[in-house]
Amino acid sequence: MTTKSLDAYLGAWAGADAGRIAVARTIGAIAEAGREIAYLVAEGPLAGDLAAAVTNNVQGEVQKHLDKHSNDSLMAALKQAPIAALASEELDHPYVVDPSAGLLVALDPLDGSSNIDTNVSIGTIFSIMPHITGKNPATHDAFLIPGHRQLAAGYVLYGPQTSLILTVGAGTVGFTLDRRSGTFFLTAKQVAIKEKTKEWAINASNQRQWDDEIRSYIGECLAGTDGPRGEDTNMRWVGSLVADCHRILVRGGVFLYPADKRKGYTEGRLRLMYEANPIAMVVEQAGGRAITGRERILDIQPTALHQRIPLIFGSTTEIERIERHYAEPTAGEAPLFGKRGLFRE
Ligand code: AFP
Repeated sequence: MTTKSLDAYLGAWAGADAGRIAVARTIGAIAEAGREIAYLVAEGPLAGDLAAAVTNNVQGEVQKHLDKHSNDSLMAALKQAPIAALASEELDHPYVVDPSAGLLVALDPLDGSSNIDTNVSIGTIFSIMPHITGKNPATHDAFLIPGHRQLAAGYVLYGPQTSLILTVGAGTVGFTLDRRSGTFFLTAKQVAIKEKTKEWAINASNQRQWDDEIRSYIGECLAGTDGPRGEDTNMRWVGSLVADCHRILVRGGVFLYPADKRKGYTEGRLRLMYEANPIAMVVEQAGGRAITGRERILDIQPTALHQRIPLIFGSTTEIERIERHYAEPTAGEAPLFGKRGLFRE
């Protein structure tokens, strides 16, 4: 049995529908750039110092060689795509391609930059949205569309395998790059996140910075059989959103990057338009959920192109637990640990 290629999958989905054909061509362009980035990432130090600082981006963060290269590669590919403009973590403002086109793309060209020189999986995250007629695509305002209006979303994961995870609103599917032929082949026809899990992912070094609800939830996870969960749990934290997300798609789990008290983190670390929204669409289409703690990510009305947002996503039973902690603060009153959880001030 031949395995379906990305092009064949997109062709079958798009058919003769002009709007879908435009989305399919845009995904194809992103996959083309993803293939090129994957080959470069796989060279590692043989390609020079990919983690070398180049400049600072709009976030005021160090932009590394591979960040810039990835952005340039994606821009070159997307200039041939039927899009009005693209926005990127690496660009202050949108880059206009064809103002008359019907699509917008928001990108995190290279997520996980701090892992480039440690050979840890990193990735490209993308969101494809409608270009609302009458909105100037050169403006930030044109991009301020709630995540539930995305037409497609996904990521390319540069790991031991190069995976392309995609949703066009008909479930979440996975492709794997055959490096010999350069073709992405369909290898996961229907990704489904397990409803239950014992595995959670958070940067625990920030514990004293979290709000009480998150501390209480994590306290329950840490309490294991001694606490209200009545079962021991496990923790993972890659420090690369796409890698943590991929694990959750494959075996379940919950990821938390909540708001915290540090300067610049009061709305969390991750960006709404090109990290939280695309991940949330992929996760929901795979049967999981994605919230800020209090509301659904995909319902949020963006107010700024590069705005940050608290991001919690994964197995539905854990999302419901976390929502209970926010809805009923006493929900975290574990007999042994109370609201402060295991950690002592
Ligand atoms: P970098 O791109 O700076 O490595 O940030 C990666 C990231 O945005 C996301 O991929 C991780 O989940 C998160 O940051 C890790 O943040 P901490 O370093 O604060 O744990």
